[in-house]
Amino acid sequence: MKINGFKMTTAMAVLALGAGTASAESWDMPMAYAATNFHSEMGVVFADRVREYTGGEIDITVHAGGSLFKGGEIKRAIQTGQAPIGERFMSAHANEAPLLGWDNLPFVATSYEDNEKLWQAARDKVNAQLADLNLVALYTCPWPGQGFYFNKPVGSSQDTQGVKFRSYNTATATFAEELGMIPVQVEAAELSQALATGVAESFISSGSTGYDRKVWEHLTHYYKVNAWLPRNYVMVNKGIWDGLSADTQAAVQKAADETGADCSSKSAELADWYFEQLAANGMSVEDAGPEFLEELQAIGAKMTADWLATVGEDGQAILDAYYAD
Ligand code: PCA
Repeated sequence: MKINGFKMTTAMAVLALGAGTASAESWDMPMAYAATNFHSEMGVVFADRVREYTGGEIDITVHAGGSLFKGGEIKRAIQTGQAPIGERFMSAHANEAPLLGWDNLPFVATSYEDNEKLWQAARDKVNAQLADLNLVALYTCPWPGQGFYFNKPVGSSQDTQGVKFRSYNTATATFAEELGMIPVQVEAAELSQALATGVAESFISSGSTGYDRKVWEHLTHYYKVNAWLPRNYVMVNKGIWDGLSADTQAAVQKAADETGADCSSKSAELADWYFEQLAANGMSVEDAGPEFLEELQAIGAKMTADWLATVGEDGQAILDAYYAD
C-alpha cells in the first residue's frame, strides 16, 4: 500500500516535470539509520532547507531507520525511481562498484580533516561512478572513526578466532576473516537483535552506532582503533535530477552543501560524546593494544593494496591526489 502510494507520487512528479509545470513535488526520502542519529536528523534539516530554498516546490518527507526501504534496498529503489531520493552508507555499494570503497581504506585517513581531503581527492571519480549507476550524490557525511566492539578483552588476533562478527560491507567481512572471525552482514537497524540472539558477538563501527543500538546491553569492550571514517550519502535518481530546472537544482544543491557541512561538524562534535556514553553505560572504552593494532595495520595495508588492484587507475589517482596535497 505504502509503496503503491509512493510510486504514484513519483510518477506524478515525472508527469509534472514532463509538462514543464512548476507544481509542487512530494519526495519520500528513505534513510537507513536510527531517526535519532545525527545523519537522520540532518536529513530532516536538509528537507526543511529544500522546502525553503525551492519555495515549497519540493517537499521531502524523511523515513528514517530503514522504515520505507531497508538499508540494503535503498540504492536500488532510487536507481529504479521507486524513490526519488534517499540516503545510504557509500561503501556498502563497493561490492557492485569497488571505487565506492574509497572511504573504507584502513588507516589512510583517520581524522575529519584527512577524511575531507580524501573526499575532495575522490569526489569527481565517485560522482562519475554514481552517474553510471543513474545516481547523483547531493551531499556526503562522515561517521566518526571506526573501532571494534567485543564481549571480552581482546589483545590480539589470538582472542578473535572463531568470534561471530557483524559486518556492514565486504571490506569489513574481509577484515574479520583476516582476524579469524566469522562475518555475517547485518543492517545497523537490526544490530541489537543480532547481538541479543547471538548471531553476532562483535562488530566494527563508530561510537555512534554502539550508542544508537545500546550495545552495552550485550557487549563489554570498545577499542578505539579509528581505522577509517566512512561516509553516508544522500543520492537522487539522475533522471529525476536532470529533469529539474537549473534554478531548482541550484536551490537543492545549496541546501545539500550547507547540510553536508553541518553534518560533518556534528559528527566531529559528537565523536567523543558517544565514547562517554558507552563508558557511562559500563563499557570499557580504550585504545587497542600495540600487538592488536600492529596486526590491524598489517591487514589494513593488504586491504588497501587489494582495493587498488581491483579499482585500478582511478583508485591510484585518488590516493596520489590525496597524498600529493
Ligand atoms: N555506523 C554504521 C556504519 C558506520 C557506522 O559508524 C553501521 O555500523 O552500520
